[in-house]
Amino acid sequence: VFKHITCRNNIYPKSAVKRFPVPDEFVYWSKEYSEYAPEVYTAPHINGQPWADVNIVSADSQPKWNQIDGDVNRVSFNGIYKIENGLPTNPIGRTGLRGRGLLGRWGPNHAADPVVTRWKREADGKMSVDSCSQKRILQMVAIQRHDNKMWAIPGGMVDPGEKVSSTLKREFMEEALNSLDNTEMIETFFTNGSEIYKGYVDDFRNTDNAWMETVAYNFHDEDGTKVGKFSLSAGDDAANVKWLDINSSVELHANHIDIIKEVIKRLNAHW
Ligand code: RP5
Ligand code: MG
Ligand code: MG
Repeated sequence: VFKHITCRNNIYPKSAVKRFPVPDEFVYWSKEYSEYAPEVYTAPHINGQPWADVNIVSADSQPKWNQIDGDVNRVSFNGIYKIENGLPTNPIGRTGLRGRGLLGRWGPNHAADPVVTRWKREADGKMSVDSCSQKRILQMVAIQRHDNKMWAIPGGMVDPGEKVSSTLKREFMEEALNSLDNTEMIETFFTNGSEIYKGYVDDFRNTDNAWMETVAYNFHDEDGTKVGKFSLSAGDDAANVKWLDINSSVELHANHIDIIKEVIKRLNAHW
């Protein structure tokens, strides 16, 4: 069964806070770990942000855990999460840190990930085929993140009250396209997606009390005449953007590669 890796045994991003060591066998809460004494850390700049929860969750002002709470979705894709000492508990297990770290919400922090793909082509327009597998090579729009310099799906947080379908398109436009042309074609392109994943993300910002979850959709440009023909341009959230050839040696942020593997399977592409 799945165990998170990137949110364990390292220094918490943008801080000097060391996570309490969590060896593989102590990830699940069901396993007794009596020495476990992680620090509590919430990045100071989170406090008072309109997109963040209040810092102290008091007994009389409890958010509606495991429910839709006004405009905020506090439901986890991983089932009912436990509340301990008034705070949500990571559904996978220990991360070596309490508090919210860099995340705005206690409990699930919902994101959306648009996986925009096309087939790799030669200069003459013919599709490239891998000489070994004899399968077509899939390319995805990848951005390089500012925070950890890793290549990633151009995803982002679902705003309060926002529909996931809007987030998928908005984040793609903000991070990878930066263009206001062809709006109608882009609009249509983003109505034709297929859901490939929803659930927990092994993100390096996760803590024992706050974690990332996502809904990932594939938007595939089969003949390369739609979004596939655009030149990309990195937005504010991205250091770089490119059409990335996908194969088994590609490394991506968090567990994004697991999401991409599913797209590879569905489109029967080279891996
Ligand atoms: C990831 O963080 C999610 O899968 C999504 O790609 C992203 C959302 O956070 P930001 O890009 O807004 O930091 O783990
Ligand atoms: Mg963004
Ligand atoms: Mg983003």
